[in-house]
Amino acid sequence: MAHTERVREILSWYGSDSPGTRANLARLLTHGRLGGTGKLVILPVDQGMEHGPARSFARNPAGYDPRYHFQLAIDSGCNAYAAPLGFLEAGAADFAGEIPLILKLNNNDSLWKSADPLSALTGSVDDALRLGCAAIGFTIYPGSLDKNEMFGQLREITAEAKAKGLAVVTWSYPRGSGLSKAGETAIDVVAYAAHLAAQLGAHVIKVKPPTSHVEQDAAREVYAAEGVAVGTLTERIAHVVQACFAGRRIVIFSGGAAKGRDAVLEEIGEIAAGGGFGSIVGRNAFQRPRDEALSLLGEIMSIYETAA
Ligand code: FBP
Repeated sequence: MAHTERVREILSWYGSDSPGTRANLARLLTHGRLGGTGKLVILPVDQGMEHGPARSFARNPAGYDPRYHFQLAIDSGCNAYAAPLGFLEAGAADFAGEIPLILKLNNNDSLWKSADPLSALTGSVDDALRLGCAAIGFTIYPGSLDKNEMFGQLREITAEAKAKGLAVVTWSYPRGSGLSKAGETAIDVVAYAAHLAAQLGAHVIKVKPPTSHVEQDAAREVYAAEGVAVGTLTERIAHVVQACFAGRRIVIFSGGAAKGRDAVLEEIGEIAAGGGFGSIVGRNAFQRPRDEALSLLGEIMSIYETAA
């Protein structure tokens, strides 16, 4: 797909980046059914590593096979497929050039539970280049005691990825002893986490859809004083997008645990209405039987197409 005006406009927000990085960003923005619209739907399959194989794949056992996810991302018309090293190595050669890939360079498994999670480095920028990826993915946990270590790791990896012409996708998931459980998805915290990712140099920022809970008293006062509307999900999405450089960074939202079709589509409708750039939908896609997953992803893409 040729570059559209919208793709050119989005690329213009990343003026400090090399031609290589901008070309890879363009690969994400021009591939798949939403290619050219400025919207993205990405399939992420790191849950085997993050949550364990049975919790991830027992519902739809076809998903134990890494090739299944490449094919699902391709057949559904996703913009990209994101996964850790093992899953990408298991299919990158067979599907070379068929869909932009994002190598998740750090991951947190669930066998050791800590109030302050710190993901392990599980891949490298050179792995991403070797596998033909368009981008690297990296998770930070703002709110964790170890956040500064994660920010430092991301700083180094981002510098290397940019120097080698890759794009950077940052999963910014507030989590840790600095926050209450409700605070992990609180609107003030999610907007702050998204902004942190933008400040750390991310090209694409990924956060969870925020709730109307406000975690920090100081933020609550400002929201009240300035009349910042955060009552509906649409308003909260708009607030998060604004927090990312007034909409001049690509912000996408995660799908969450598997839920009913109507609930998924309702949420996507609000993300689109709030100006969200798209979704990264894992469990709600690969835990459904393939036909259902294809039809749901198609409906999600239709919502973003209409909003574009
Ligand atoms: P889902 O759509 O399945 O939530 O996938 C998005 C994602 O960011 C994955 O990349 C990641 O493994 C998962 O969510 C993290 O979920 P949780 O925060 O529940 O561990």
